Amino acid sequence: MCTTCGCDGEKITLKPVHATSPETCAHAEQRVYTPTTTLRKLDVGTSLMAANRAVADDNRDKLSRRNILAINLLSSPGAGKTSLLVKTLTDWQSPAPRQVIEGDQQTAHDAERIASTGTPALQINTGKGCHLDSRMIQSALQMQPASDNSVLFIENVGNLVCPANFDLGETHKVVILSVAEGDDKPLKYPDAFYHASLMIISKTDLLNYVDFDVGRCIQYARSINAGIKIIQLSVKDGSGLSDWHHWLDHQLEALQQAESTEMTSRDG
Ligand SMILES: Nc1nc2c(ncn2[C@@H]2O[C@H](COP(=O)(O)OP(=O)(O)OP(=O)(O)O)[C@@H](O)[C@H]2O)c(=O)[nH]1
Ligand SMILES: [Mg+2]
Repeated sequence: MCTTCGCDGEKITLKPVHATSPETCAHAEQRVYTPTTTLRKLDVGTSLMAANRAVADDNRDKLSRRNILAINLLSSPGAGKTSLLVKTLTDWQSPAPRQVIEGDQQTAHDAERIASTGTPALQINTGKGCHLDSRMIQSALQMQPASDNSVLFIENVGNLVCPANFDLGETHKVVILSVAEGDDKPLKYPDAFYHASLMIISKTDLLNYVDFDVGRCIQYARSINAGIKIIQLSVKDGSGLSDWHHWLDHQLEALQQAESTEMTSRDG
């Protein structure tokens, strides 16, 4: 049993999914937040997280040396991660090649949705596991290598708790919260919001039908992570998608700038 979250990580399978795959679907109070992970079995927990971090650092090093922007999407089940990815892969005007790693306990449904856009997709099934870890990403990248100067989207297992604490070596974590889930989630599940560079408030087309106070949600999120960027969008009506595209463009530019600065310092 995983000491952090209760999953055991057994029976993990990785499967590249192609568009032409013969397989088909079967189918406020304000407060200061300090991130803490309370582990009773301290030795085991420490080594588990340390081992994950070591591989994550290696992933990050390899990705950044090849100028690959890696975005790790976290959310509860059904907040709209795959829908946003599918829309992004078809609508985002960027010359950068993309590929996707999908994490779910079971099925290849999401990788099949991604592959239908013509984008390389690899499905990781975690079995009883409730999060991706850095070793899974390392294996996935060996099976489906990413090209230089590209964007790697990683859709984590739908879960707002455990994925937050497992560094994959990504450039940024992005947390998605749909308006149907309630505006207090940043306070109830703070780790995901603390570690994310960006919070996406999704399904804004439903705002008239649910009690979701956007201002309060933003206030809660900033009480956990003062620097978090926020984008509101709807895949259904298209509002806010250009903000998301601009954010991605900006991250690619930042990566390229960091690379050229490093090259200059190496050469000089
Ligand atoms: N109204 C509305 N529905 C949406 C929007 N985005 C996604 N959905 C719906 O929300 C449901 C879940 O969407 P997914 O994209 O599968 O969510 P997910 O986060 O990938 O789900 P898991 O991978 O199972 O965690 C689907 O029925 C989508 O059609 C949106 O912007 N507005
Ligand atoms: Mg999904």
